[in-house]
Amino acid sequence: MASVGFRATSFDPPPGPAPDGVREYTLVIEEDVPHEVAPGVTIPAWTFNRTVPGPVLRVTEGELLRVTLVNKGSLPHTIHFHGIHPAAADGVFELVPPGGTYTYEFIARPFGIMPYHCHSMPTSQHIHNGLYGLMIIDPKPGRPPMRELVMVMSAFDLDRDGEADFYAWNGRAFQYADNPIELALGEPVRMYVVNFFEEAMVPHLHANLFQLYPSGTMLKPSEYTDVKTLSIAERAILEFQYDYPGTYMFQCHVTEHMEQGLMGWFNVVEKTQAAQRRP
Ligand SMILES: [Cu+2]
Repeated sequence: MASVGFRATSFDPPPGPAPDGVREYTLVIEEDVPHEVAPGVTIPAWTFNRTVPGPVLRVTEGELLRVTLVNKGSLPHTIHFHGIHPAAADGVFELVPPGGTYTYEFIARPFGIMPYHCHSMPTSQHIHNGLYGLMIIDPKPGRPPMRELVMVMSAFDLDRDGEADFYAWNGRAFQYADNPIELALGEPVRMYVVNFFEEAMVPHLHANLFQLYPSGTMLKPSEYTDVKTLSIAERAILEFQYDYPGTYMFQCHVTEHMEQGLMGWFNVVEKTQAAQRRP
């Protein structure tokens, strides 16, 4: 089964600036939405727009971002954004009651990868149940065009015993083992990675290295490496290309995380083959 998470998190190409300088999103919270965390394992998730993670919010630096939260759940919820904004848009005090709505409005800055998540108490439960996602604020001049992927790293502790049962890319364990990602040989790739779980994660590419942009807040890479430890809520842009065709693993280098879902495959093929297969 092709997962919603995969479709929701691949940009080709990115949307570019909003024509009138205003980018609007509506995020609808629902509770107990069936969500497949691993092949054959479905949980009642709390969701933004019925997906875990929530949709990627994409905006260009300096644009007005307007996000309307519609709470269709049975508990109060909020959206807390990372980044720079007024207090009223910080999503801590303005609890949105069941049936309520709230509009967060701010100028998107700085450019980079900014997580968002519910901040209702107990926040650990609201985040763990699925209320998280990320916002990409593009720099005004843009970044060089590349194939873009988003990889949200998180985990699910189904019995709440303090030990995660599944570790997931974009909400589903093993989804890129089941649905490998095809890349063209020599094609530049930009991967936005964020860690939403309360343990360090270590994204790692096989047979390759990447240019690292911590938090995506600078235009020059800080490191050329093949692992990056992401602490809690930490994120980064990884840019790379494959010089040899073949199938390559990408994984979390915490081996337990890899064994419980945080691994997948890139199939690197000749450009002509890739062009034929892409819609
Ligand atoms: Cu909540």
